[in-house]
Amino acid sequence: MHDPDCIFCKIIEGKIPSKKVYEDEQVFAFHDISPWAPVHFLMVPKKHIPSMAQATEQDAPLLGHMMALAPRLAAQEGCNPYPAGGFRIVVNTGDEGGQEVHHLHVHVIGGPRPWKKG
Ligand code: DGP
Repeated sequence: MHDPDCIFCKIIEGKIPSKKVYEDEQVFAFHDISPWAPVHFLMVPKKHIPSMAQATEQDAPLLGHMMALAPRLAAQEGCNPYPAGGFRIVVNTGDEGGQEVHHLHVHVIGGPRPWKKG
């Protein structure tokens, strides 16, 4: 269920400090340490799934839960309302997908432009 060598598992357990955005039984969300934009947080499943490539059909409710949380947490963190405001969701997957931390995570990025990336 968790990988003792994974930095995001350590963040979920509180062994590495983070700026928490949200937590429930299945999901932990925290500010990205290196933000690309005025709003940039990560949502991670508490279950250690290495990447989206390892997610299975059984994980569909969890992934749906995370997608449904995104707009609520984005608004909480200061993203302006749709349509003038908004946010971007990014799930880097695998080395060629730009994934650096191998615990599935959803970037939620928003706020007034310009942003550093994208
Ligand atoms: P990715 O390239 O999609 O694997 O993005 C990993 C993100 O994780 C990257 O934007 C920086 C962030 N990150 C890495 N280590 C830490 C950490 O220890 N704390 C926090 N808050 N974010 C981290």
